[in-house]
Amino acid sequence: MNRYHVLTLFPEMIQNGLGTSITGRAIEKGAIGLEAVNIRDYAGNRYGKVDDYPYGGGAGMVMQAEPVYQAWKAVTEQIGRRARTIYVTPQGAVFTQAMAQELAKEEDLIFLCGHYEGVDERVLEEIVTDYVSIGDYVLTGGELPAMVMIDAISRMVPGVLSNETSAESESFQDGLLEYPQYSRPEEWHGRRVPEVLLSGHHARIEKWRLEQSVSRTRERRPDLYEAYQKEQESRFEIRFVNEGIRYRAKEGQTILEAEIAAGITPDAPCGGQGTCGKCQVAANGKSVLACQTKVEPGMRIDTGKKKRTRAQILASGHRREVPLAPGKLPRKVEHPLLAAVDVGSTT
Ligand code: 9D3
Repeated sequence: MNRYHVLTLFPEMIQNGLGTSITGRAIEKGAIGLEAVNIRDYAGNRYGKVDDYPYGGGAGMVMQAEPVYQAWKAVTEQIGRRARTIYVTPQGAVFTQAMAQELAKEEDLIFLCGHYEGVDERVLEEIVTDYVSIGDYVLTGGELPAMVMIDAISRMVPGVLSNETSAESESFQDGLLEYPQYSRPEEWHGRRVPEVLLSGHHARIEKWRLEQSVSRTRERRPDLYEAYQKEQESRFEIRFVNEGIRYRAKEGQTILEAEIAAGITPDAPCGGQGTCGKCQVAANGKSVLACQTKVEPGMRIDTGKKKRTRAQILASGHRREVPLAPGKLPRKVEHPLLAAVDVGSTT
């Protein structure tokens, strides 16, 4: 459960925006909590005035320190401790998927939305822990940025997305853009669905999708493509001999991580902590624990696996069943360290 507290002059904007669709359902289900606090309620005067002229002159008005402080203090007392407080501002660090993942770990998050020319600096110094922007363009207020951030953060929280949709960073997996998608009919406006997708040949489909992801990234996001190329160059080949799989491993990766990324379901009930001993493999003929051993160029790995049909993958608290045949595994594994536990076998 994640609780978001938004300090704003337009609470209904936040409630309406996030009360709809997926985030709205998550709030109803109790997977996340949302509170929009009207700073004007803490004005301390009967007109609800919260702004004044800037010292030193200049255009516009400045949001005064005391109403912002009182609103923040009320929320902080209700939480029972100082929570991370994000001031959404064009002068902040640009919000990323990595930040969303990081912030999703917090129990409570307070967002402060500015209006007018800004907020009195002194209250920011006392309450703000993070300054965050959503990009280099000028908006009329901080409410939409706060909503954007809360949307991105909340979809990383377990139970917010449906079971079929997994909380991975779709557009940025492997640093590549997603491949194109097609649905019925097979022909529309004279345009046919690419033949390979109708072939049922799983391996060819995967290859085609990867090629599409790469070319699409090169055309639309040359910045991401360059980073992807750099990353690929630092990779080297290893082989899983009994599965007959070649895999381009990353420097620093453990054998267990490489197994998962290559679509092999490893036996590692302890989740890679090195305590269960079940992930033992032969690496270049030497018996090692896959979770404790780094990959090396040209490494030959024998996982020595017996035939099993199903396994459970426990990934960051999510439980789902996956077939063990490598070709039928989900293409993407969203968590590098997950434990596969065999079902119905002796342990
Ligand atoms: C016109 C006023 N500007 C003076 C040069 C300062 C200014 C204050 C407040 C500009 C925009 C805003 C309102 N925007 C936000 O509060 C905001 C924002 C944004 O405008 N772009 C990207 N990310 C963010 S996060 C908050």
